[in-house]
Amino acid sequence: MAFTLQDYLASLQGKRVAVIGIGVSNTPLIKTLLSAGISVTACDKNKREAFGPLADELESLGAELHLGETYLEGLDQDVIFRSPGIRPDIPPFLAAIEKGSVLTSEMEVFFQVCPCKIIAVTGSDGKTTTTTLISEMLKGAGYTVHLGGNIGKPLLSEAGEMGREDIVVLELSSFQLMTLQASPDIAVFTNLSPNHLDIHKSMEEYTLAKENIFTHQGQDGIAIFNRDNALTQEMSSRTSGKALLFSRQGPVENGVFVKDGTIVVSMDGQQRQLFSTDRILIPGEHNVENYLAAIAAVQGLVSDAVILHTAENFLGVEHRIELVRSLHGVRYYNDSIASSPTRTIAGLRSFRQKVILIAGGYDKKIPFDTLGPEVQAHVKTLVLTGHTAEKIRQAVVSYPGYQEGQPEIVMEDEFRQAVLAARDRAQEGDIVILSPACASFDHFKNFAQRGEIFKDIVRGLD
Ligand code: UMA
Repeated sequence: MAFTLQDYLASLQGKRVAVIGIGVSNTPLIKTLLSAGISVTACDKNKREAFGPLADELESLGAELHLGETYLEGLDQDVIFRSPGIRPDIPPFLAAIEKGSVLTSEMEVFFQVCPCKIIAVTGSDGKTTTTTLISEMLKGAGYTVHLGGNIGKPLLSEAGEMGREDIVVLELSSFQLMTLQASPDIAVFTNLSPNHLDIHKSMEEYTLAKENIFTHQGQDGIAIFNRDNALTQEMSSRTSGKALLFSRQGPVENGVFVKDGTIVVSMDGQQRQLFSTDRILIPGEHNVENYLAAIAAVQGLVSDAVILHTAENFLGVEHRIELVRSLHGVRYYNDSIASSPTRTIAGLRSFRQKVILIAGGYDKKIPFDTLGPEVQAHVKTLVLTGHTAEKIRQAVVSYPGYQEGQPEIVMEDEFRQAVLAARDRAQEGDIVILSPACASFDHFKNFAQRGEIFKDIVRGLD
């Protein structure tokens, strides 16, 4: 008999549980534990004010709150759940484990109780788009799909309602993978490059954490790796299950690759041509890679027709080079997630033509000089707004290759006026993209609100 969420909650009856970090992952978990009658101490380094009405709500449901600087004092509960962003080896956890506590996490328990197939994606870049593509393709094929994990949705509290024939699609971060003792049925490793070295002690620790996505698989497991990335290619020789590769640069024996601009599936000695990469609506070579990974993951589950339908219709993950609309032959993209110059540069390089770029926002005090050559190479008109507008203008005009008026630079105080200025300068065939290179806090609650407001303005244009 499968071990269910109900069984897990029953196993906690009479035990004391601490949940460390009251954020996205753990808030639904705390409520689920409390509604099952389990004693919960919820701890967070933030002060009570930071939680607004949530603090009162959790207390009224029966939680004991430990908030602020001393939140980790006296940790000795039977079971301790840590948030992904907190390392598992901090002294208060080690001391509690020494005294007999079990340290776990929302994701670890989810793997124990999930009743259905799990497809999970990790990697340094492309995780969210690849995860979303897999989910879209499976939904198109008629499956009931549960999309979650690092993408922003914890699934543990919903595990009780999931069916055995459903499919869970997870984005997994290194922080979630770090302590996982299980691997998904199908693992996708998009690529690997240094990241999060503020929290991980070394590149080696980061790599080992990520490898948990396939190292606990059995013979039935499928693990998919990027052949064009030396680090992930090497990993493909170390799987216990079936390894599939994907490549934009050349043929692979088992997996998915691009040949003369056409996507080819190669499986068990048979090759099948799918469609030209030009049919993919979302721009950029990196998105071709994301498609190759997703196509490999859904082999045997989704028909080629559904895959093509996804390629031709999927507009992109919200706020990431998301196509908002085409108006008078001008395409408008929302890349509000781009809150640093690196993300904006990646956005600019996604297009084969020069674009009209709307940038600027909250000042994180980071330099903008890297934008100089990129703006020169990829931007026909630059519209600047927000607190950093002048700093970005300085960076662009200081670049030695800059010539007066190329690109034209337009300064606008108001965000709406900036969008209208871009519209006024756009001609048929042009691309307008909001890719700010800055955080949003000068005028917006967060990047999502900035993206929504941009989309509202664009949808209202005529
Ligand atoms: N906290 C402490 N002590 C600490 C650290 C945090 O008390 O030492 C508290 C914080 O005050 C906060 C709470 O813990 O109130 C939770 O914060 P958190 O941001 O660590 O975790 P969640 O809100 O649960 O969000 C996490 C992921 N965040 C991180 O891994 C840092 C979210 O990914 C994820 O969407 C969410 O779980 C869903 O399960 C975000 C992310 O930035 C988007 N991920 C990184 C990335 O993608 O690069 C890994």
